[in-house]
Amino acid sequence: MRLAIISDTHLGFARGTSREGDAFFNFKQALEGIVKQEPDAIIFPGDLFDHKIPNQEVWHECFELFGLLQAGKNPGVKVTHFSRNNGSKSFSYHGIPVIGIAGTHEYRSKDLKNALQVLETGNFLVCLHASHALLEKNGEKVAIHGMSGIPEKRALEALRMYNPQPLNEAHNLLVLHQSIKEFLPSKDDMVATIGLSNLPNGFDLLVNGHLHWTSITPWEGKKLLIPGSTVFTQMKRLEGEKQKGWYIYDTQTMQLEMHFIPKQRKLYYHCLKFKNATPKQIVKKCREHLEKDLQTTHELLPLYRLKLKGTLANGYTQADVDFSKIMDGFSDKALFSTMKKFQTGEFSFRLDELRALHRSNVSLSAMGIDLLEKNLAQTPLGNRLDVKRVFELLENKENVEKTIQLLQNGELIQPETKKKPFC
Ligand SMILES: [Mn+2]
Repeated sequence: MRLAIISDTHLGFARGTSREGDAFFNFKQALEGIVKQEPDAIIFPGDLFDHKIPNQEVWHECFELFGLLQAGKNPGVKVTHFSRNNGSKSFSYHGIPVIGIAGTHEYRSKDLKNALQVLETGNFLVCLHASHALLEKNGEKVAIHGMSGIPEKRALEALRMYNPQPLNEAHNLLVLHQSIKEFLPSKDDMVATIGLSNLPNGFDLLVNGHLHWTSITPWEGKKLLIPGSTVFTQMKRLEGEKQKGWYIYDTQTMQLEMHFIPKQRKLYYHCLKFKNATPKQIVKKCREHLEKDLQTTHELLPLYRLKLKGTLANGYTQADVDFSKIMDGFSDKALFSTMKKFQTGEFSFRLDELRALHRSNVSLSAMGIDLLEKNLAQTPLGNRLDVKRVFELLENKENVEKTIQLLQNGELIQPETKKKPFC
């Protein structure tokens, strides 16, 4: 059989913004391509919708898209859903059958119905949850096993409890919608509990939704396919490296073939690191990238992600890096998403100083005097304030008022600079 695999379409994403049509437009193009391929079924590993309770307009879009599939060529595949309690139900579909799981965006507790279960009740698809669908055609059997997405913390335990078993004499796929440790930088259990070694054996193809950048990973002689999303939602670096699309999987040859969505936005992603840079230098560097990337016109406005990191020259703060200056003249050439995360030069300098002082075992008050002196040296006050005297005075609480008075009278400023204004 030939199975189309498409994931994370996020219908309803970015509604009310300039990108509100993206999810629908991309999914529509993908489905038009899939219909042309005349597959035997569509496998959907979750996040059909962006919200767990889609609004009426999004449902409307969803039914419009399912209409494309219902008008597609019926492959004559017999589809039976074997649910967890061993009951079975045959799926009578129109056009091309869809076998899916709910994603994390559709997740609702077991007492409530998720959006894919609603679609199953309406006979639009089969929604698997710790269950499998058997596809039969001309003597060939393909079993699609699936576990709908659940909160990561409980995912490994749930997968172990589910303990899916491949069926004999069938080609077996396992479909999940979870984070997988090896694909993520964080090792936090709230982010991922499942690693590659936890994936069950015996399946001919493993398919996982949730991660939005596509990849094929060889695993135990088989493959783990992550189809990726059809729409950019978070604009991550990895997503920018490959175009969005969907796959055709041939159960006989076990070949996977990627098809790209014909008209899609391009993502430019730059993470630029600076060292003691002035805002002017930063603006210049960023504009060089913009000029290079955006000199040609794009059919669809591209997405542009600028992430700025590093340290700023002394005397500057993040607020001095003005994105409007960077984008001046380009604001109609791309949809920008920007982020700046600078450590100011002064701040990192202070931290380094603190570490050095800590190592040298000086007393707390000596450390304070030293830090204050160094910080004051960078202000217009320079080294004119008698820091030691201020500290000595403040050691006794009763002297606070007196110290303030002395400061106001300028008596704690070194005599030779007393007359100069210091701000
Ligand atoms: Mn998703």
